[in-house]
Amino acid sequence: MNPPIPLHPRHLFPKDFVFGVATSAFQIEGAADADGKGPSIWDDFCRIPGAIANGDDGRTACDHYHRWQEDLDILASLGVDAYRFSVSWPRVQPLGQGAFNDAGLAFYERLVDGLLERGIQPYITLNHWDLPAALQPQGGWASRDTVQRFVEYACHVGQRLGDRVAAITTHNEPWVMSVLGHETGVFAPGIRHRGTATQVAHHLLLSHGLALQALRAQGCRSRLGIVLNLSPIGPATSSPEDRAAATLEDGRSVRWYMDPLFKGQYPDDVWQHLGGDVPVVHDGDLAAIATPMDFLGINYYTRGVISADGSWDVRNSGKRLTDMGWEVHPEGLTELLTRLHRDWQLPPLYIKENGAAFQDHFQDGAVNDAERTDYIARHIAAVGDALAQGVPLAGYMVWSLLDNFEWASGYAKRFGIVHVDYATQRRTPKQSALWYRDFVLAQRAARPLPQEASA
Ligand code: IFM
Repeated sequence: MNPPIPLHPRHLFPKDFVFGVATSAFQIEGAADADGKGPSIWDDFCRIPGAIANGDDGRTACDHYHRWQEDLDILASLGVDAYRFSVSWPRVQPLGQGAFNDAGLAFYERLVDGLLERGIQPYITLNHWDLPAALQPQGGWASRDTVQRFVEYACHVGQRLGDRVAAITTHNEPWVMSVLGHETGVFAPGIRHRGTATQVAHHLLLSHGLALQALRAQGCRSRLGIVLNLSPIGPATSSPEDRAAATLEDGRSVRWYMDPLFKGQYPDDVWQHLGGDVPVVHDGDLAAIATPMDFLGINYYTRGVISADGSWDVRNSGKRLTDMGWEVHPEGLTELLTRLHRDWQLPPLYIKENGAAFQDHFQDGAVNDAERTDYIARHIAAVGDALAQGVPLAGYMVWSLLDNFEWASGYAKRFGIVHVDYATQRRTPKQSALWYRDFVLAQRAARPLPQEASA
């Protein structure tokens, strides 16, 4: 038994506040071509020599496609309210257009029903980066056609699952797909062209807005929204150069997404900066992008510090770094959330991902991941601080349930609160999982029952 969780007032969350954990399809499912699944751009990218650490790929991953019942039992043992996972588009529609694959959809129906049977709310994401590979030769997300393909796919999944899932997220982290996938090229599909990247971001946002409209038109009852990866961005020094560089980076990574989604416009300063690399925007696109959402999801891991000459080195920050080299900075989450609340009219917010990779040590059948436990506890407290300042927060989810395929880092980086032995596929809850379980239980015990609250 872990030591009891101290219930400091900032740790007391409203009774309907949702605590969950998250994963994504490509990172855990494996079964890369089972039951009619088509390849995704990540299957192709993994075959490029040097693209992924250690030459790893997603063919087996955590074999969750075959072990989903065991994984749902683990979830149930943790007592969480919600589980966020993604639907693999090429599993459901192998070519990204045309015929749908019933066997693929049946897998997600089993998963959703299995969660509901265990009293866990399903939160699904439609696009967590695994675009059907067949769409890439036609331009992938850089092509406006993909927008319509995505809307069709969203409607199909909405018809099959929309009556049973608590929430549908259109896209996970459009910045990552745009910039890492199409500007720096370190993620699939490995393109390096800034103008392509901005067009991709525009098409992702447009397809998000049009999918929301189409899902609502067909009577979908789930709450609908998008998930952005956001950080507070600050200058390394107070020099005018560093401040200007930080403002631009905030524009590219935060305002480039928040402004069109909540104000129906791209930020002027970034538009001017991009020059010839701005996206082609058709009449009506911005109004579609600003279609009201039922929630906004935020993924937070660390802050951003910017110096104009690139001299800022996170290793000199004096802060603890995770295995990804990311600074542990929980205060940044409170700073980010209060800023978002101040600058935009927000729907309910969910932290849809937060967690840390550390080198874990499996010893005597257990993983004592004190650093991850501390990271999660401090970030939950930071969410509590933002709530206390009036930010409309509705939920928090740990990334990730399982150790999994960490994209270009392969399996070397472990984010799970449950350890996966990839040789045997044995799962072992780490100390962080047990802490989270006890924390969620303590929350439940401390939350007033509805009749007590209204008495
Ligand atoms: O593993 C990823 C996830 O797929 C998206 N958000 C960040 C995580 C950690 O890098």
